[in-house]
Formats: sequence, structure tokens, C-alpha cells
Amino acid sequence: GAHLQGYADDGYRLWLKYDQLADAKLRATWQAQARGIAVEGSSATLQTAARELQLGLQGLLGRPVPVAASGGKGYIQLRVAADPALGKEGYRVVSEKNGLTVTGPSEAAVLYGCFALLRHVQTGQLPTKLNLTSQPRVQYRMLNHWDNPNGTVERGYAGSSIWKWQELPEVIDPRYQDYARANASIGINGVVLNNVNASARYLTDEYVRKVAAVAGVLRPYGIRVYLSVLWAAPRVIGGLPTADPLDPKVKAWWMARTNEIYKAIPDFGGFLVKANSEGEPGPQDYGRTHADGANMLAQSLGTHDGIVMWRAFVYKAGSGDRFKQAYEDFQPLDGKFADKVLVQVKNGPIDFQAREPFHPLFGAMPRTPLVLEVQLTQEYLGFATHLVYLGPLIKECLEADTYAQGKGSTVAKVVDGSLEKHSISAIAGVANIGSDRNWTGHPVGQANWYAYGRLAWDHTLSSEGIADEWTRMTLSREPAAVTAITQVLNQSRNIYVRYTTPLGLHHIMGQNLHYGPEPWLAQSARPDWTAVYYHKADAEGLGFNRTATGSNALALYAPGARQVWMNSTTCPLNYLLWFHHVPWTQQLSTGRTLWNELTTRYYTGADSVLWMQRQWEQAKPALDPALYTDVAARLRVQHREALWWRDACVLYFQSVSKQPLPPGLPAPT
Ligand code: GCW
Repeated sequence: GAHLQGYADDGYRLWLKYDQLADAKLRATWQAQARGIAVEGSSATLQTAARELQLGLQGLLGRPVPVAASGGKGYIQLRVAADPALGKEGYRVVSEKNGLTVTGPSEAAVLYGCFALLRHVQTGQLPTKLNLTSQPRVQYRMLNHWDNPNGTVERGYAGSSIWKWQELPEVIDPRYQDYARANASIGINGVVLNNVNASARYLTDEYVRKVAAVAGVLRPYGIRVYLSVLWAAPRVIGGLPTADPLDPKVKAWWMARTNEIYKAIPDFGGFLVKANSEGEPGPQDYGRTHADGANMLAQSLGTHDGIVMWRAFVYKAGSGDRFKQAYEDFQPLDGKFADKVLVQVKNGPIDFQAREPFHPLFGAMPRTPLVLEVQLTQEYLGFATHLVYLGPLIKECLEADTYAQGKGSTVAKVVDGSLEKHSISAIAGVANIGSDRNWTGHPVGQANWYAYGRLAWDHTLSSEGIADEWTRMTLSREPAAVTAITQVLNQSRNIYVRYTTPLGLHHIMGQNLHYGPEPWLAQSARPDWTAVYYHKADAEGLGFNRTATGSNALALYAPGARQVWMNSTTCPLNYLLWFHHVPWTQQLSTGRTLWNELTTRYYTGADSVLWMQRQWEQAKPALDPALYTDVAARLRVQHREALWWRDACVLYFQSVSKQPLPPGLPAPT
């Protein structure tokens, strides 16, 4: 009935939404260019490419598009063709005399070309003089799941895991294929199936069979599977007394396990490791270094085409400023890692806060390929209730200048390997998806998955351009609606920062869930899990002094980068309290005192959520009613919680600063 109809568009199709183009002329123009699809070759990935293109075009153009082994005028030709300028995965979509061709040096490249062509049609562009050429700047474009064997997802807010381990390998949920389509369409070519807080189970024969079944679904889409490993696995499932990486029996165990995995999954991608971090076991338990561990694991890969991604997310209670700890552990190991090892570094030095300076390891380990890890799941960014588009956050990190080799040594150039001439490069996003029908809980969470994939492929794309693309593909192509919605996306991250952690505040969220404010938190299992450790509010002022008179974390950065933040009067306000303890009454570049600026930001930030609501309402006529209602309701929660953040933080900091609210601001409720 009418009720069910309201849910017809339930978000399941993501951006792969091939509804018929409304503009008849545009449709006719494309129809002439897409009478059919001619594909040379019968391998799985080429067939997949042809099928995806067919599916998309049939929907968009509203008529059948046959696939054949060869075809005449108006047929789109798909072909693998050597092209040294395109690397392994780059594509060309070109209009030639007889019609469009999609070519690339590999089958996966052709698949990416087909998705690029679909995106072109779907966003309403013309086929005239088509020449879409692109190749990925980063080689391993990873999606990391934090999914557990029991179906829970660590920091997951969109239902349970999409991987149904107990049904595998016999039952193959059709959703796995849709997952593969979505990832391939944005160029993701590797997925880590399980949580970095890893269960050893995944390495057992029982689970390897299950993993192999998933790999079989992802393979035709150019996606390889990887596993997170528990360092203690040789003890936990191998019956050995130790997991010391230098112990010959331990080495032999890993070697044998790895060989078994490759027997079942010949294109297995490799391992991701969280070791000696937050209670996870690791090589340091045996007096060995991270490099000893990573290199042993790399050795176990032998001649198989696999890699080890070793995470640098480490910190220990009582060892000084947490900001510096990963650097202190890892930087001295630069040059000591084996060829197949990459070190995986979070975007910032603390932990996926709403805004962080770039991690000081970027640029500081020139002999080691570094993986940039960003978090798509919104652990500290409002879970699946707050609308926060992460394109700007990811871009901000990629564009940050490390000055490691002079001006222009951006994080992006470190990560893509061009700055330090590495032959391998990788980037990782912690997945925000789960079993919810719309994959991400918040419908706009889909934009974060999308933006991550697009930036992993090409970090020079603009965050605004991607928002525009996603909106057209997913929500509406109606111009006024696109404008209203993209304005919200583009501002949303700054707004979130303003009502939660303005001016460089960080880690003042609720302790257990990491949700909502708890700036007064002073007691925890360890001091670096409290809020007062980070904001250091006292009678004099606010902020963490990380200059030479404080923890001196700033010294970890190259002089050019340090320069930007070093001086409390010239430090950009967005980073001020990351690096300086600033008197409440100090006048800032805005003309306001710190206290007045802080409170003003909390108030304007919360008010801006009302602006987001108005913008969303403006787009209403162009939106699916159920989707409109869902997001509108979430924006109401967001406003309620923005007030909660504002009031909690203003009142708490006021209890320390003893300053009156600036004139014109209403008292907290
Ligand atoms: O942010 C913290 C999270 C943990 C997570 C850890 C990590 C997987 O609170 O849940 O564990 O980071 O990245 O290892």
C-alpha cells in the first residue's frame, strides 16, 4: 500500500542509481552512442565490466543495450590494450569515428572506465568529443572493516556486519556482490574483512574457506581480500608457547599458514596488523621491535604477491604527551622495514578527532612507504545521526604541507610515493557500512564512503566536486536542490567542529561511547583517556602547550610546518589549542578574547544546524519523500545534540574561566 511505497527508494542502491534520464534530448543523444556494447574477450572481469555498463545504460537510457562479441556503429567497444601512459589500472574513454571505446591496460582498468562513463552519463553530461582519461595515484586503495566474527562492528553505527560468517562459505549473500560493485565503481581494490582488534580465528582452515568464498565474489570486480591478524595467533591457535617473531617455530608457523591461505586464495592481498596498541599483543612483548614483527610477517609471504600493513597507532600510559608516542616508536625504525612492509598512520597524531594537525610521521620516514588511514565511520563525528561530510577533512590532511623536502611536500605526495620515490603506495579508510538497508545508517554517510574512494583514486579531485557528483548520482539532479544540498555537505564538517571542539580543542567527548561531551572527565583507567589531559583548562587559560616550553611535540615537525603553528599569535585559530595554552583574556585575530571567541563558536555552530535544516527543507520537492523525512529527523537530533555539546562545554569551561558570557549570547539551558 501507500505506506510501503514511501520506502520504495530505501537507499540500498547507493550512488549506483540508474533511473532514466529525465531530459529526452539528452537521452536520445546518448542512445545514439549506446546501441550496444561490444566486448572482446570472455574473462570474468571484462564480462563484469560489460554487464555493469549494460545495467547502468539500460536504466539511464530506458531501453535495452545488448552485449555482443562485436558490434557496428554506435556500439561501445570494451578492450584491453597496452598503454604505457596509463599504468596498470588507468582507463581511456574516447569517442572515435565508429563510436565510444573504453580501453585500459588491464581488465580492471576497463571496468573502471565503464564506471567513469556511467558517472558521466548519470551526472547529465554530453558524449561530444569524449575523452575521459584517468589513472589512480595510489596503488592499494583499501577499505578496512572493523568487523568481528560474531557480527558486531567496532565503532560501527549502521547495524551489524555485512559478513555472515556462520553461513559462509555455503551461503553467499547477494549483498556481497552489490558491495563489490559499489567499491569497484569508486576504484577501491582491496578490503580488509575483519577488525584490527583481531580474532585469530580468521587464520584457521575453517575461516580461510569462508574468506575464500568472499574473495570469489569480489575478484571479478578487481578487489582483493586481506586479513587483520592477531599477533598472538601462533599461541592462540597454533599451540606454540610463544609468538616471538625471532623464534624459528613461530616463523615456520606463519609461513605454513600463509601458504595455506594462498592455496585457497591465490590473489590474497596480505595482512594488516595492530600490535602493542591498546592491549593488543605484539613483538614488544618479547623485547622485539615493530620492524622485527613486520619483517617476519613479510618474509612469511615469500614470493606470493602480498603486503604487510603495520599500524603505527600506538601510545602508552605515562610516557609523556600521547601526540609524540607513535613518532618516538616508529621514526627510529625508518629504513629497517622489509620491502613488502608499509606503515599505516592515522591522519592525525591522536585519534580521528574532528580536526587534527597532520600526523608528524608523514615526511619523517622517507625510507618507508606510509599508508594514510582515515576513518569513514564517524566514531568522534556524531555516529550515524550527525550529518558530517568528510571530504573536507580528508582533503585537509592530503593537502597539508609537511615541508619534509621543502615547500610543497604534501601528505598526498608522501602517501602516493611521489615525494620519496617509493614503488608501492597505499591508503586506507575505516568502513562506515553495515547491514542497514541503506548501508551507512545516515544516508549522507554514503557520501563519505564515496568521497574516500574517489580521493583514494585521485587526491587532486576537489571535495566540492565530489560532493556535487555524489549528490547528482544519489539524491537529485535538480539544480536548486543540488546547490542547497552541496552547500550543507561542504559546510557540515566545520559546523560540527564549531559546536563540539572549536579552536583546536580535542578529545573532550564522552569516555566510553565516544559520543557527546564530557570535558570535565578527569578520572579514567589512564590519564590519556581523560578530557582534562587534553584541554588543560585552568584559571589562566585553555589548551595544550606543545611548544618548547611545553611538551615540545611541535619539534617533531619539519621547520616549515612547525613555523605555521609555533607562535600563539599567528597560529591559525583552527589549530590554536592543539599547540598553545592561551589565556582566557588574550585577544585573538578575530578581535575577540579567547573566551568570547570560544563561546561564540559554540553558539554559532549550534545555530548553523538550523541553517542545515532550512537548506534541507529547500531541497524537499526534489527528494524522495522517505529519504527527505529520514534526514530531516536526523537533523533534529543533530540540533538537540549540538545544544547539548554547546551547553555542556560552555558551562564547564565557564566554571574554570569564571568569565561572563559575551553580550548577546543567550544563557545555556
Ligand atoms: O579510536 C580508537 C577506537 C578503537 C579502535 C582504535 C584503533 C579498533 O576507539 O575502537 O580499535 O582506535 O584504531 O585501533
